[in-house]
Amino acid sequence: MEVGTLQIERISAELRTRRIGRRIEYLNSTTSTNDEAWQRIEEDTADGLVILAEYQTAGRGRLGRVWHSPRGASLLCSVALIDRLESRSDKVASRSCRVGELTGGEIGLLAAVAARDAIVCCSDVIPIIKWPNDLLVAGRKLGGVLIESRVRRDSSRACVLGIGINCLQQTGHLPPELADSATSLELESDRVVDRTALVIALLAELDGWLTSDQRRLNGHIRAAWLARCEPMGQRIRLQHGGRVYSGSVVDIDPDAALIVRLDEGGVRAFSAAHTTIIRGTSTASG
Ligand code: BT5
Repeated sequence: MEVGTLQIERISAELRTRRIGRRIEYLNSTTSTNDEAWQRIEEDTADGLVILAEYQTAGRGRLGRVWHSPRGASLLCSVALIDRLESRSDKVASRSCRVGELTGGEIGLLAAVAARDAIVCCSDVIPIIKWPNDLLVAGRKLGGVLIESRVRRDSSRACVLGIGINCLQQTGHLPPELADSATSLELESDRVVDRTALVIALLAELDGWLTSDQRRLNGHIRAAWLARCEPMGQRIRLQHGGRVYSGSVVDIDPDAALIVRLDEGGVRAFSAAHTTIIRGTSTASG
């Protein structure tokens, strides 16, 4: 088992990225790495900024949920992305969550793919992605992705991509309510967990996606996500707009909404930002 803190000098020395991690900040403790990224978002060098922390006092998931991370045990990472399109049509500019050619949904998909591939590279664990962006091992949650977006003072769009991966947690390190639903690399992998190597692999994977020609990326992101996700067709119950729906999963749409054939009839898309999967169905989590 790895002991000690992240080796930031090693990350700087070994990282060969073009966009992600040109600037890296490492904190012993913070409220949330996403908060730290938002505090720096107006700075000229914010695009590609990476915040890493050993501990979060108010780590968050989607829809105001809590993200738990005992000190020094997790990979806690946020990446700031600034819309770098030189000219955008009004239609594109008016979209609520978009950076460059990518929507927030697509950025979430690529973040989950990048995190999954980095884990495969650094361990003997092969997580499955569960919609929208959970990383599961044998049905237990190993990590998650949180995408937030806002408009900067100069009207450019900004997005903060937050990734949490459980690395060194032993049984008992997570709150009792997560004892049956969460896991860590330490619990799942026979290999020594090297968080520093995992950070380097994650930033390299993200950089690979985010420095590609984004106009040609869209179909590739969705295909990569589908190749790594739970099989389609599973039964699901979900909560959306104060209602519970049940049905079977058909697909995801280009913006990462889950497409479900409803038991009540019809096929409907559910956005990740407003939908919660209800635990207790065969594959639910979160
Ligand atoms: C997520 O939300 O899975 C996104 C988590 C993103 C966390 C990162 S850490 C770095 C950055 N800074 C932040 O403040 N956040 C990001 P969601 O799909 O809403 O899942 C949240 C749910 O997962 C909770 O309600 C719990 O049920 C469960 N959970 C919380 N902590 C967990 C953990 N460490 N491991 C597994 N499950 C956890």
